[in-house]
Amino acid sequence: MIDEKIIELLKREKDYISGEEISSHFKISRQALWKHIQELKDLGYNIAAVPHLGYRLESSPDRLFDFEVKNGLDTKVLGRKILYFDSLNSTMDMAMQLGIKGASEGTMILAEAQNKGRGRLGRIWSSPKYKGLYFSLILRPDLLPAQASILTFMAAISICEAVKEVAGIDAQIKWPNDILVHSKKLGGILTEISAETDKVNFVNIGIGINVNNDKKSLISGATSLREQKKEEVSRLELLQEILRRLEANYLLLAKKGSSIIIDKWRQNNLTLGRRVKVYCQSKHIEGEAVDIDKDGGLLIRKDSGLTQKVMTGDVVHCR
Ligand code: BT5
Repeated sequence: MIDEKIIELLKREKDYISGEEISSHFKISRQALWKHIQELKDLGYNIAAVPHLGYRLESSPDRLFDFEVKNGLDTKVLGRKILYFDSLNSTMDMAMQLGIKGASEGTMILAEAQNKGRGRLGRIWSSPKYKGLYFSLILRPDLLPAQASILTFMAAISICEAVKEVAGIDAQIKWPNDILVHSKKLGGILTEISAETDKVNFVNIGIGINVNNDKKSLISGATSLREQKKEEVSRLELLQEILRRLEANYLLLAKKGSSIIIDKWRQNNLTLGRRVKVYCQSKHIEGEAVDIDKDGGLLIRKDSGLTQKVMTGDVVHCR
């Protein structure tokens, strides 16, 4: 706790601040302060110590420590409680355990790497250390189970908005959960739900985004913000902006209903108006993707003229 406060103080101060001033501020001895400074250095903070001048923060490590994420974050619910891990099997597994135990809305589980990161249907999500964002948020929305997929759409638009704001890149959404840039996959969303017949207990939104991956840490068909922008992007800033946008869109959904989210989604999507094949289990449906309905189902006009709705599947854009 004191470590975080020392970092906050050094960040605020910008210039040297004497050891005496810091120790009296926190009511600790000079020796105790020295120990805290060593701990911070071990975490990767580069802190200069100069006799007669004191300490100055030269640089911070590229890490998503919970206190760094909270610093300057003005959200009221999302990310107010953060569980941070250097490595985890999957943030979704932990979110499920915590959700069952009654974790509060907005709790975020965040990992620097995942050993068993997953996509839909047990597919893998490649999660190399310190390269991307891998996190899950626990939500307790007032929705019926059948309406919960709107939250995937809400997450997708929030990611696109944040990527544009922080990296200046136009990302687009492929129904239902892919974030693409120039037809390559930048990120994905996994929504898992715990519900009874007519009541949602909680919904976990898992988000994975490739941020600073170089070519060799990307699987084929994937891209990263760094690859697109030709420079590194701050994972911390991007994460904070995603949380802000998510909270704003979540409030909008609660206040105005799904139609406003669907409208925003339409503006950012790549799927509508295209000829598509949607693979679902062992079948596929082919036709023109004409629209999505208020629950997020994709409406496909088949060559027979009949329109069919699909709620899940993998879309291949034919043209
Ligand atoms: C997804 O599934 O796109 C959802 C991904 C969600 C990942 C997050 S990370 C935090 C949280 N914790 C987890 O364990 N998961 C969530 P799906 O539509 O099924 O896509 C999976 C497919 O995307 C794989 O079969 C690969 O082809 C591809 N893929 C895997 N890793 C990728 C990556 N890092 N970038 C781009 N594509 C990837």
